[in-house]
Amino acid sequence: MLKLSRVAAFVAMVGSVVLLAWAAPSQARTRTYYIAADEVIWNYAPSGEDLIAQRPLPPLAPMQLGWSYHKAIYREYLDSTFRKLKPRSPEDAYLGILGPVIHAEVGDTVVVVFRNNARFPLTVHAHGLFYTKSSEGAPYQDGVSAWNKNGDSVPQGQTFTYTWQVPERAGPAPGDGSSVVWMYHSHQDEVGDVNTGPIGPIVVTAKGMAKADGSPKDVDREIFAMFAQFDESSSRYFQANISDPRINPRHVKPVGNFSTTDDDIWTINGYSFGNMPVPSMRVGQRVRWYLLSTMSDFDFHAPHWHGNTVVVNGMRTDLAQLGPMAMTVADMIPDDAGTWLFHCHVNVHLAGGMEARYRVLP
Ligand SMILES: [Cu+2]
Repeated sequence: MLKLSRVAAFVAMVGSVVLLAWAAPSQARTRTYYIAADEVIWNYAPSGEDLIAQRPLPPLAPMQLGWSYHKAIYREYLDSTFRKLKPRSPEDAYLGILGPVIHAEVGDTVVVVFRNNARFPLTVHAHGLFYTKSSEGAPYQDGVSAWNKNGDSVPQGQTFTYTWQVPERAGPAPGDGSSVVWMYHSHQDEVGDVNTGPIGPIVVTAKGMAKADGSPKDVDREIFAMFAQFDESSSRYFQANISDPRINPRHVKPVGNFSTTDDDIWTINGYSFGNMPVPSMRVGQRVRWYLLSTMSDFDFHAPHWHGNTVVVNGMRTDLAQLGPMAMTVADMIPDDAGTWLFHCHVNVHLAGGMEARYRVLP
């Protein structure tokens, strides 16, 4: 009898191990990112040229200060000391002004240890993921206690840890592919913050479909492209930019009601006129483009790929449609090698330099 029960226990144990291995092909993880908002001088056209047309940049608009501005951007560090930046690989250089890509699989937990090195309060607010009030990163009258508001306004030099869950509803729906894209951005003073620069992408991959780094198994190359009208007259550095002769060498003065359309820069990943480093891919690769946009006065965009087609929402096209704060997936299997134009099809945006290139290698 004793022997039998031992055998039964052994069988049960083996059975449960086998069951566990079968039921949990990928283990839920906690993915921790160390992200600071750092002050930089950002150059929208570092070559000083229009690289699409191979000519000098167009003359500055009357109220445009220049091509470089004080901005705050999210950057990834190796650990909580925030001493060493995590290097960005050359093939990711095109990400430009975007913060680090946060990857997660359904079932995971994302922890963002955020340090604010900017001179005014900022936050990290995530779209799509599950957060409690203490990790929302957006101050407004929501009736919660002061303790729950610490993450809603992180002062200069302070650190705050945000914790976001990644439930099923943060991942792909039945009509999606194996991953979806969200954004995270500062929401302390939302309009000012987004025009100031701290914004980045989040990819959530379906359960069981993620590689170890969280990216989808059935995709060979992920590309991120954020179409943004940066309205520098709404930036939180507006006064700092006006009064800095390095930024404002012509001593442009705000006159009358310096309206929100006076100093706009039209960008993809923070670059104008083809200055975005050219991302590359190969013929036949499964390339997933994640398209984002921001929220100025007219952030409606029509990204158009020359040379290759994509599938958006199950339909074939070579032109996507983005409204403000859009988060859209476009899948491409390039078959046409070459260096191709990738630009916004809204005329005033195209004329303003919202154009880049991508390269398909044979
Ligand atoms: Cu556009």
